Amino acid sequence: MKTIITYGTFDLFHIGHVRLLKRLSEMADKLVVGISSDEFNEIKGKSSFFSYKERAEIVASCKYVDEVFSEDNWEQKKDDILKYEASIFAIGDDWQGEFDYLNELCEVIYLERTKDISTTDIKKSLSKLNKDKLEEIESSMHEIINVVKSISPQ
Ligand code: C2G
Repeated sequence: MKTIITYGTFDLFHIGHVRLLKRLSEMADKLVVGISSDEFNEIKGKSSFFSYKERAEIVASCKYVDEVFSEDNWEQKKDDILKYEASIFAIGDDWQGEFDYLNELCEVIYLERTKDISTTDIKKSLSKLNKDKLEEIESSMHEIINVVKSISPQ
């Protein structure tokens, strides 16, 4: 039984995450995923939209994933690799070289990220949508006020 292990925040679960997990699942018999806890997200400088519990449930529901666990710190990877008897650690190449120290325990692989999508971009698009919508509502309100003013008796 060959196990592969990876880690991430996996907020606003999107196609980039799905494609990575799919590729990882094709490299081994079992895929275990460390989901960054809310507290560890703060250490990573990330604030996620969904809580750890929700993100863990979403990733666990993905057909490519066999098990999820909490990622609480930078130092736990070696213990996790031993605990899950992982023969491969893999992660997106935005981390290229960062986890080479794990190769004393298992194979370390960096996979190309899916282009043109990220949780950050999704958040930016949503907040822009919000802003545009608010401006649209505001200008409609001004039009209504002007119409009311024009028909109300002086
Ligand atoms: N990913 C990807 N393509 C994207 C976006 C993300 O392949 N367009 C990959 C990342 O490279 C990572 C995984 O999906 O392998 C999860 O991405 P994040 O949730 O951003 O994870 P990150 O914050 O990088 O956490 O200890 C390791 C960290 O916890 C990794």
